Amino acid sequence: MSAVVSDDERFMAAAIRLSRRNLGLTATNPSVACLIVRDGVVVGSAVTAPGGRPHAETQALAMAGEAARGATAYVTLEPCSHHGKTPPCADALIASGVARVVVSVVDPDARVAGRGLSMLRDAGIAVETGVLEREGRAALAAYLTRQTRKRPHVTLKLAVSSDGMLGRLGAGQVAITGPVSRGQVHVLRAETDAILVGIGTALADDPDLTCRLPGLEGRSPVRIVLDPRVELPPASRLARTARDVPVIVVAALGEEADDVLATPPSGLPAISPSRGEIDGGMVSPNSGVAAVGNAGSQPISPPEGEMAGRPEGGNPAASPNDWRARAAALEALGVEVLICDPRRLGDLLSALATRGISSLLVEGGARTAQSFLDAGLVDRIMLFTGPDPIGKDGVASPCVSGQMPRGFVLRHTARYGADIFEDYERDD
Ligand code: AOF
Ligand code: ZN
Repeated sequence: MSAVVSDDERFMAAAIRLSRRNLGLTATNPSVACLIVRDGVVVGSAVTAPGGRPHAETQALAMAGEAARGATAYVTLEPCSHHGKTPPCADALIASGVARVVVSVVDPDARVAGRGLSMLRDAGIAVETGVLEREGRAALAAYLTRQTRKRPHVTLKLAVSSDGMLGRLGAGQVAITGPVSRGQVHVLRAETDAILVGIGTALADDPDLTCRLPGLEGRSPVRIVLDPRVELPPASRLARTARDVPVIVVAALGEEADDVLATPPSGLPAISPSRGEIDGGMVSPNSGVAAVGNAGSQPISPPEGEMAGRPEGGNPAASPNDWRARAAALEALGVEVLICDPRRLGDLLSALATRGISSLLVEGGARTAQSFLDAGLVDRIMLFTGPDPIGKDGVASPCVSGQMPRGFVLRHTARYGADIFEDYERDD
């Protein structure tokens, strides 16, 4: 199937593609792209710089120079109108002499919110908005969710066997999907501010949760473990690499945590790969944050077999009263221990948004996935279905192809090797 698209859509599509380049690098700013087009030729193009500044428009205009006069600017987000750390992009566009500005998404930031468009119109520039808005919104989803819902945009990633299982009880990591899907997941990690798993998954899989694609190793997200009893072993890969890529252990150590601590410890070894953890959820933005260490460096991904035994041996869930010692041992390795109420995932997400995290990838396991779904805190589900069954002792996925929670619509499918990929988005 093919479709005739207008020049505006064609250039905006290119701008949206470009804007994805710095996703995960510009927090708390959005990654915006701008193209300056004169007589059908791109004379300037830029994306928001890592760290969030300079903004896209000023860089693209600098590249275009005098050629910007009379040109059209394509911007994925409304140009800013406020004096922040840099002067307003709307002023820069006016000064450049562009004749027309085409925008995909209007900026919800209260300092902008339509004022950027008015400034341009008042200066006699032709302005059009809403071009490829759905695609623009998808690329800006993290920023828009944090602005409007005051929490990160949450993507749930599930790798499901052909019989709907996430893994096998007690089997550690089980390969369900192939290398192409795994590469896609690593791209996703590179684009995302933080990645989250439950302690069951951390114990069973001893995951790195880093991005290990060649050239993108520096783009790993902050790693978060829901760990009510502080069971993450100091010998785990996560703890040992905390000085290279930050790790936050979300622990239920406050007064609200009595219930959690009163329940039996998760026991070791934990249940299965990315599945069946004992955690619930976590939270409490104001209840306290422990210090983070720094300095030192350890390999992110030690070769298989380098660790002496499974990580479960390192930080056993002895007595709940030992949590202070366990927390201190992790902190000494550079892990941050964040104290939260495990029953209030929404509070955890607000706390993460407050510290600048706009996108969160939930990677497991079954119980963590279920608790995010139950709380209505999932915006997107990326479902990878492998070709083989797990069979006996399988841990069921909370959702499988064709049986998604209400409110999710299928936006896109793809075939990655022998796997089927489905991309679902919450429709509200
Ligand atoms: C643009 N172009 O490339 C980006 C914009 O803290 P500041 O001063 O950098 O402002 C942050 C706000 O700027 C952010 O909330 C959003 O409204 C806008 N981001 N605007 O014109 C850009 N990244
Ligand atoms: Zn700007």
